[in-house]
Formats: sequence, C-alpha cells, structure tokens
Amino acid sequence: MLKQAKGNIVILTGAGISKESGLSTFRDPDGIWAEVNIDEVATPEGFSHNPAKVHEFYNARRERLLSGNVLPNSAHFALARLEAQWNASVLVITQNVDNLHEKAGTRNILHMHGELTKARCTTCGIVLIWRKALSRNDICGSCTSTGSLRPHVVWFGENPLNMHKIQTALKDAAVFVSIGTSGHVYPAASFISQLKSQKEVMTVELNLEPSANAPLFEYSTYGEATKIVPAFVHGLLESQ
Ligand code: BV8
Repeated sequence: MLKQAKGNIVILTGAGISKESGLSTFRDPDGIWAEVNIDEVATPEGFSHNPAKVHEFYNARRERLLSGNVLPNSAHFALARLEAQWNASVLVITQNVDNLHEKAGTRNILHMHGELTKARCTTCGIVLIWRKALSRNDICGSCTSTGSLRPHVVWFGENPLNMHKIQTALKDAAVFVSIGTSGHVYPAASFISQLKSQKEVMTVELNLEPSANAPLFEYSTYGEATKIVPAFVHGLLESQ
C-alpha cells in the first residue's frame, strides 16, 4: 500500500490520538460524554443557560492539559516527523482542542473545533491566549468588557473553524489519513465521503477499532495509536 503513497498528505485526528497521553476521549465507555451532558456543556444554549457550569467544564480540562502531566505521545511525535521529512506537504486537521500536536513539533495544523488554551471575546471577537481559569469575572484585554469571554471552542450548532482552508487542502490531498476518531461528528466525519467522490486519493484509517466510516476507507490498521501511527509513518518515509 505504502509504495503508491506520494503527494500531499492530509491527516484528520480525533481524541483517540491523545488518549495515551492521559486525555479522555468522548464516546468511549469511560469518555467525557459518559460523565457530563453534551447539551449542558458543549452547546451555546448550555453556555447561556449556565455559563459557570461550562466554564468549570473547560477550566478543569485546561488545568489538566497544562498540569505538566499530559505530554505528547509517540503518535504525535511520529506525525511531526512525517511533516519534517515527507517530500510534499503534510497538514494535520485536528478535532482536538488540546495542544499536543504543537508540543510534539507539528507546525502545519488547523484546529477545526477550537483550542482549550484560547478564549474569545463575545463583544469584540478578539481571540486571546488563555492558560488559566476563565470566568464571568474576567475582563477582555482588548475591549475591557467584563463577563464576555468564552472558551475559544466550537460547540454543537456552531460553525467549525478554518473550513475554507480545510476544503482547499482536501481538494489537493493525495493521501487522507484518519486517526483516533469515531466518525460521529460532522462535518469532520464527512471528509472521507467527500474524498471518495474525488480524484485518486489513498484513504487510510488508523484507529483502536473500526469507526462509523470504516467501510469507506481503502486501507485500515487497528490498534493503539502509539503503536500503529509510528509504524505507519515509518513505512511511509521508507517508501519515498
Ligand atoms: C456544524 C467541543 C454547521 C470541543 C465538539 C445530524 C447529522 C449530521 C450532522 C448533524 C446532525 N445533527 C447535528 C449535526 C451537526 C453536529 C453533529 O455532527 N452532531 C453529531 C453528534 C451527529 N455538528 C456540529 O454541530 C458542528 N457544526 O455542523 O455546523 C456546519 C456544517 C458544515 C460546515 C460549516 C458549518 C460542530 C461540531 C463540533 C462540536 N464540538 N466538542 C470540545 O469540548 O472538545 S465535538 C467533540 O467530538 C470533540 O470536538 C471531538 O473532537 C469530536 C469528535 O469526537 P472524536 O474525536 O472522534 O472522539 P470520540 O470519543 O468520538 O472517538 C474517539 C475514537 O478514538 C474512537 O473511535 C476510539 O475507538 C478511538 N481510540 C480510543 N483510544 C484510542 C483510540 N484510537 C487509537 N488509539 C487509542 N489509544
């Protein structure tokens, strides 16, 4: 399979790639949505109904991410190595709001669901680096309004970020690799069907178990990301 791989690589990642770094996934039995109600913490309605509850949910995740105990794993490092050594472009499109791809060295990355380490002002729209707890008492450093800062995260019913750049990259992709995602959340879950109707694109799923979109992928390997992703990247780099 890897012999034929050449050209631009687009990689979609989900929570599964960060699981072995100690971050929970969403839909696994021990996932986040087993603990909290999606509608209460990951929708604009939930935020307007009880902003303190939503701030608490994201503050706990931000604190965990920045605690020093959550580090990139060998799958994140393998993708950074691929970007550095592949003879065409490598773009990571991540659904994750953690910063582990960047901490592993990935530079060419698009977060489509936002970032835990950023806050956005609902008054002036500015996006700020934010590494501490966020609450209604915080003041926007740009327009000085109080209580208008929210997590810079995309909730259900909100438009994902960077969609124009994502569509452009998908059109130019020669290889599409989906890693650690269950294929339940749109529009990310629709990328594979879009690519199937496009020119020659090699499609690969690397996941712990078959995702909802598994039948649509040409190739697949199942196992833990820290094992199957470095092996896949090694095979790609050896084949070029
Ligand atoms: C939008 C907030 C319009 C950030 C999240 C009906 C049909 C189709 C669509 C819809 C519909 N009804 C509503 C919709 C739209 C909705 C949607 O898709 N709903 C679903 C539930 C049906 N989507 C939206 O609202 C999106 N916006 O559609 O706007 C639009 C459309 C097109 C263009 C422009 C505008 C907004 C979606 C974003 C919502 N925000 N979270 C946060 O708090 O983190 S979603 C949440 O799910 C996270 O962002 C997460 O990234 C995302 C996807 O989850 P996964 O990453 O896949 O995680 P999951 O736990 O599900 O799976 C983990 C996988 O890893 C598993 O397969 C597991 O086996 C594997 N794994 C586990 N361990 C390992 C492993 N793999 C390898 N190694 C391991 N060790």
